[in-house]
Amino acid sequence: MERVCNVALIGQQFMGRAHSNAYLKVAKFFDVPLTPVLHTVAARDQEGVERFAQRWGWQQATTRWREIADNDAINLVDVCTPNDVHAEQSIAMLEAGKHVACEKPLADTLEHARAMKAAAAKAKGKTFVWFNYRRCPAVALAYQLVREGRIGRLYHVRASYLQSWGGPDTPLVWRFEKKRAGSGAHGDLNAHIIDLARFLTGDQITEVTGGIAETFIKERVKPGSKSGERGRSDVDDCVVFLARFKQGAVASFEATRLATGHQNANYIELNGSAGALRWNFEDMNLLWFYDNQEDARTAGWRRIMCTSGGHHPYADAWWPDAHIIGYEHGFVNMTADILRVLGGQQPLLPLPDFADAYETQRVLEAALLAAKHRSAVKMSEVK
Ligand code: SOE
Repeated sequence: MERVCNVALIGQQFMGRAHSNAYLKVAKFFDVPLTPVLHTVAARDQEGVERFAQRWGWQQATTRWREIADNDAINLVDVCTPNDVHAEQSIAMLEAGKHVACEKPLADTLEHARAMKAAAAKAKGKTFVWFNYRRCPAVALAYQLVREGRIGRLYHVRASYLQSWGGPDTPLVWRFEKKRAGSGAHGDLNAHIIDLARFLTGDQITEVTGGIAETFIKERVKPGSKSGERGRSDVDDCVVFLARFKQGAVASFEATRLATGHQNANYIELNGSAGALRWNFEDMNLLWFYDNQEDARTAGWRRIMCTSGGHHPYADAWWPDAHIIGYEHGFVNMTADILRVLGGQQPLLPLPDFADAYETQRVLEAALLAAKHRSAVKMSEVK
C-alpha cells in the first residue's frame, strides 16, 4: 500500500508556490518512502486561498489556520507566512503532534526562536527549516569535498548575499516592517549565508567582531495606496559583519537589497590550506574548486558542472549531464530529504531543524548587537 504524508500549507505567496510545486514534483522524480498529499492550504484571504488551492491542487482551502491543528489526518504542516507568526503557528502545530517545516529565518526575534526551539525539543513531531540553498547540487558537493579534506585547514569564509530589489520605489511590503519581519536584508539574506557557512564548514561562530547595519530608505509608499501615502521602513537595508569560527577561520558576511547590479547573488567562498571552493547562486549548477596541490604551472580554478547522475548529489533524480536545474529544484530536493526522514530513512545531507536554525538566529542577533553597540559580541553572551 502506498504510504502517504498529508501536508497542510499556511501561506500562499512566493514560498507557498515554491513549496506547492515541490510537493507536486517530488514523488515523480525521487523514490521517496512517503508520497505527499496536498491536503489543506490556509491563508487570510478567502477568495485568494480558494483560487490558490484550485490552481495547485490542494484538496481543501481555509482561512482558519488553527483548524489544521485539530485535523488528525494532517501529518506535516508547512509554515510559509511572514516571520512574526512563525512561532505562534509552528508551536501550535508541534503541540498538536504535527511535524513542522518552517520558512527561514526561524523567527522575527531571538525570543520567538528560542520558544520554537523549546517547543521542538518537547514535541513528538520533527522540525525542518527551509534553508533551501543547502540542497543545490553544487553546494552539496562543496559540503562533501570539505569533509573529504579537499580544502584542508580552513582560513577564510567570504559570504555575501546581494540583491537590488529594495530601492526607494519598492513599496512598504511586510519585509520592510520590523514588527512583521524582525529585520530586513539581515534576516532575509544573511540568514541564508550564515546557514551555508555553518553547514559547509561544520563549525560554529564564536564571536562577531564588528558589524554595520544601515537603513538608507526610511519611508516607502504603502502598498495599494492611491494617494501615495507613506509609512516608515524601519528595517536594515544592509548588514555587514565580521566573525570568527571556533576552529580559527575568519569570516565576512554582507547582505543587502541595494546592491545595484546584483539581483540574487548568493555567494560563498572558502579558502583553505589545500584548496578553495566558491559558489554563486546565479550560476547555481557550477561549483568552482581550486586545488592547491596542483603543479603551479597548470593550477587554476576548476569549473565543475554539478549535473552528473551517480557523481553529484541529487543529480540522479533529474536530467542528463548539463541539462541544468533551477531555483525550484532546491526545494524539491529538500522535500525529498524531509520525506526520507519522515519515512524513517536518512537524508542525503543533514537537514536544518529548529535547534540548528536557532544557532543561525543567535548569530543574526549577535551581528545586530555588534552593529548597535559598535563593539565585538561573543556568542556566549547571546542566549
Ligand atoms: C527575497 O529577498 C528572497 O525571496 C528571500 O526571501 C529568499 O529567502 C531568497 O532565497 C531569495 O530572495
